[in-house]
Amino acid sequence: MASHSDHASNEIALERQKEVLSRPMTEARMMANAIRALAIDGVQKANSGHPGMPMGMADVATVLWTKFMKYDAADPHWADRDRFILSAGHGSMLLYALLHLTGYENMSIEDLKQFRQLGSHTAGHPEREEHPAIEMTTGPLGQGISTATGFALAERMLAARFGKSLVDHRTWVIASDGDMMEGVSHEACAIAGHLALNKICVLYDDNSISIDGSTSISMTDDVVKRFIGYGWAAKRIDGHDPVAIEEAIKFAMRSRKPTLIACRTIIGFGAPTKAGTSGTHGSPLGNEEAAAAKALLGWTAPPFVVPAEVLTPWRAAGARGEGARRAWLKRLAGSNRRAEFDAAMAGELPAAYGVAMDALRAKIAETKPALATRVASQMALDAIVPVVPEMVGGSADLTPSNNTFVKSMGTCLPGDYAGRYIHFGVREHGMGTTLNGLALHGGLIPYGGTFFIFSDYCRPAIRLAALMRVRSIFVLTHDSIGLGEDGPTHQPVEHLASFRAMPNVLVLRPGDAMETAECWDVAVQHKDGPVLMVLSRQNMPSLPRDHGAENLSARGGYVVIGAAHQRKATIIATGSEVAIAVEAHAMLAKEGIDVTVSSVPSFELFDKQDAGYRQEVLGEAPRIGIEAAVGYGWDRYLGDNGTFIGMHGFGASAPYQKLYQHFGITAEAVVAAVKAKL
Ligand SMILES: Cc1ncc(C[n+]2csc(CCOP(=O)(O)OP(=O)(O)O)c2C)c(N)n1
Ligand SMILES: [Mg+2]
Repeated sequence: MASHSDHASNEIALERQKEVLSRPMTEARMMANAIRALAIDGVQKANSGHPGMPMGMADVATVLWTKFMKYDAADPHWADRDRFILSAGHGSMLLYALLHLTGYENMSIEDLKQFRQLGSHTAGHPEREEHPAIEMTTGPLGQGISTATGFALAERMLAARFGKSLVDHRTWVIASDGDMMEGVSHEACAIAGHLALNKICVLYDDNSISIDGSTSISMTDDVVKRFIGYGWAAKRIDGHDPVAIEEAIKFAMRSRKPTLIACRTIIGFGAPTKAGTSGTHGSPLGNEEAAAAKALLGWTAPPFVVPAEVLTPWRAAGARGEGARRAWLKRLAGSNRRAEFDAAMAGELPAAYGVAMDALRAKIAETKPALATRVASQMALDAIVPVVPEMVGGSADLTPSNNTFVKSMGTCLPGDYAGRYIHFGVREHGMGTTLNGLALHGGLIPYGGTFFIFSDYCRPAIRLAALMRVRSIFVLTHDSIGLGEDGPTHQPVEHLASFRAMPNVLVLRPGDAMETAECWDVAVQHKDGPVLMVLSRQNMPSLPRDHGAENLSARGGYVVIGAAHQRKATIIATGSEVAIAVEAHAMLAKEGIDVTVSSVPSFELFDKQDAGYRQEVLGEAPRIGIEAAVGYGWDRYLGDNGTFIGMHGFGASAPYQKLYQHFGITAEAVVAAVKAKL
């Protein structure tokens, strides 16, 4: 689409493009042109994709990857490498071209020819699991730049723990106008500024173009001033001048604050008629414009061919970091912290963990405390966090409510990253992206708290964590109408169902202190996806279950009280509603009605059990499900003959006991439902 404002920016851009192209040709420009040519070819061949951004940012990326970034293409897993995040993920060909040119394995010219095809490593947007040098999946604008806060914070925290000789690297981001417009960038960049994460550098593709045309139609904020307001250093440069780019990157590397460099670029640089327009953003240039662009750039090689005189310096750049990597390996080999460092980076739990978890279980089995699960969660964290130095946590300004702070953690402060507790402020989304970055970096097991209702405010980060299979733990308290007086704005009803519908997410809703300890045990051992700990505000009794050594919650569901003789019904519940099921069991028993009570703290884990076990927990008799939430998704357990007792709309403001009565989520209702089935 070409808007009116687009035409104006097109004219200005073409003038400026002429001026830039009149500058003497340098090796740096020729190397950047290789990126442009590959981006043009990849998108042409796929007949789909985004050539404009790679063409515009090629000069910036070339300077960064040939002169400053610390990496060795021979080892994408090097723990002390700089991290590079392409936040504007639509410009994926920029990253693929860089990985190919610098000589990474599994990014051959054939891979580039497979751009956007099924099963390739070169998906439409960079997908973390497709290549080890893709640090994270990007595409939803705002996520990359905001996850960078977590990467950079991880580096600082690990440097505080292991010292500069093992941990000393930077986080580089290429971000676009869309990244800047997305709200999450405000949250996460404010956190980075507050914490003075000076080793982040954002190279902002300041091309004044987005899909609808010139950004002047929607964006008047002064991005440089905005970042200075966050406590960043920021400056503007000509994004096509290698000398200016070099100077700016040096400035960033000296800075004691995080740095934003607004790089004035021309989207689709080199395209003779379309440069500077949104027309180059997300469509192939077309054969004619593509050929003319190459001619204008002085690029004579056939499609997908990079001449030796350009490839050789690129490959040399890709091997630039070899010496630094070998020196680092030597330091690691000689370090008395080596085993600890390797275990942390591998995400392994220390031996002391098992001991602490056993002791916690024993204590709960003995004392059978009646606690809100958020308080039981505090108890679990008090036991685990001191013996797992990888665990870092925080809350989005709800620390006393989420019960997420453990005294021995200390607080993470600007310039002092030895503390393990992070005050994220009222920034749920920024917390989510930061948790993801902490986890993606490696070496840390992060958790963060907010009310379950405000999972809505960090849902895009949870979804990306799920897609990337990242180990971020979300502590989500006040999980139902059970929070009471704060009312329906604060009472989640659809959230359990919606997260159960999200692939790769583990939802855990424990029903007493023992289940809470067990769920934490599952959470910290779960390496391949985010975990949601869904916890109550209100107290609940200890369940009359088997308190032996087996982690019953790890099965997802289990029988709390079996029927004495012949099961007439199975009452299935989660979280705070298991206690209601237990109460109903007692009432029914008095009347000689024999039922089983099953607790299902995790649908995902339960669904993985074998059919025989699931059958034992669910039973053949009619089933009654109880959950203080909407019933969506319960059908698979309740079947056609089951009854669901829960919410059918939003909640209300009142003391929670009144609300359970009002909405009919009571033991009496369960008893009536069972009797109706007899
Ligand atoms: C959260 C989100 N919303 C919308 C989109 C769709 N989208 C892709 S790129 C883009 C904007 C393009 O402008 P800009 O970020 O400046 O990139 P440029 O065109 O300069 O490469 C949009 C709206 C997206 N990828 N993510
Ligand atoms: Mg733009």
